[in-house]
Amino acid sequence: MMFQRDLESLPKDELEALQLRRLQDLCARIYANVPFYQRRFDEIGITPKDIKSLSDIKYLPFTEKQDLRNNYPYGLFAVPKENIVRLHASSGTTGKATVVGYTQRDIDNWANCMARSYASVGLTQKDMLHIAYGYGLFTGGLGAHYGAERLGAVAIPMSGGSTKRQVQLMKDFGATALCCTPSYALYLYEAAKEAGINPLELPLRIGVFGAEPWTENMRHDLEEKLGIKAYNIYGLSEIMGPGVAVECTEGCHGMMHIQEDHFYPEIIDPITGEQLPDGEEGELVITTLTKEGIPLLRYRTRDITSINNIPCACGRTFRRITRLKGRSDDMLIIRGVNVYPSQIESIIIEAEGTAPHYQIVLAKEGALDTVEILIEVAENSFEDTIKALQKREQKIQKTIKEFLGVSTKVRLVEPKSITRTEGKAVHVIDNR
Ligand code: DLL
Repeated sequence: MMFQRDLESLPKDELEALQLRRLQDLCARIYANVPFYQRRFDEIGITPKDIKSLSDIKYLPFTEKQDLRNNYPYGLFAVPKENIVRLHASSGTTGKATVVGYTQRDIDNWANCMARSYASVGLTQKDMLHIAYGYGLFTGGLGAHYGAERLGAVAIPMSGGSTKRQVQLMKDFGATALCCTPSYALYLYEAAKEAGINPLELPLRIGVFGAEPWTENMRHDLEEKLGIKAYNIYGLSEIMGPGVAVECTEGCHGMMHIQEDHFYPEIIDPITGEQLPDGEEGELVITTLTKEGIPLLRYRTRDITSINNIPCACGRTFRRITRLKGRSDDMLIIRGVNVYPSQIESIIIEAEGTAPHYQIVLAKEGALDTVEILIEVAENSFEDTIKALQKREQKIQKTIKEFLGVSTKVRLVEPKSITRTEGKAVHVIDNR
């Protein structure tokens, strides 16, 4: 079922005409209202009127997270503050937060994008959504919430925390869908088992998971443990929040339709900034076509993916991005080899007798990087002898070396010894 059929299945030429009109309007708006953009346009000698086709976008300047920080808090807003009805902010681990302001229309478009996302993974107004993304400045909770209401489903605003109580209420209320990070879904599963609740006996049928990278293996694991279909949803606070892209019931391999009437995607070479054709992997750059509060031109997401333009059986004409491996700034360079934590995760989840809880600890011994990977053993395989454990450690080490080309030290640790998080998981500790 499509939530906005006329828009989600626009023929390509009509979609592109709409995107061009909106891009031209966006350029005019930011040139007139945001001094930062006016300066950028003037510096390169372009005026909004010079944008004659969608491909002209490549001449326009990028926006980076640092630009939001430099203009903290409201410097990039394009409307007077009295037109803003909501603020969100992303904390970021370093530096100042980035602040995002929404007009009423922005909130409305966001609710529509989220309602579309739910419909795209098979949810309807008959569903009850247990929303365990954090409510607050983080966009996850409120984004998921407004979308559920817009769909006409029931929104259960749990937020994070009180994990034990959450599983009890999930059972009592009869939630049919779970919205949270994939790592928190795992935590909820463990809490359910501890409380003597069998997740397979709950009416839960669909998971809408995102906000952090996860793998195909993790999907299978969650689907099996919770007895659900698990879907991937993508978004980022600077652009809107959750609902920028989402999988559909016909899709495969984590490919997500981008809501192209609101967000114009490009893939660029992260080093040269050159646009890359569909199909090639690079950094995702997004232009907000309709946003009023803080419209962003060619925002560099740092997320690495590619755009797939093969028509999808679901009937949506929006192109899809492939599953995100991680952010370019999450990429680890270990003794000269580039590795994403999610690649290590894939191997860990496939290994026998391990739980999908792990931590990658990086350190330096002299000039050399060392990597220790702590992995929890699965509950049922904990009685193994030391020798058997060592053998399993070596086997995982060997697989990592074989597939990723880095030598690591794998240590199997007791079940539940790695700290659980309610939001995004912390998989990497870099002590270098
Ligand atoms: O994480 C918004 C969100 C909330 C998305 C709930 C999905 C569900 P930020 O905190 O600003 O916003 O973080 C955005 O998280 O640039 C990606 O690196 C990462 N990310 C988000 N979704 C996915 C996903 C929210 N499905 C950053 N797969 C993004 C991989 C994801 N990474």
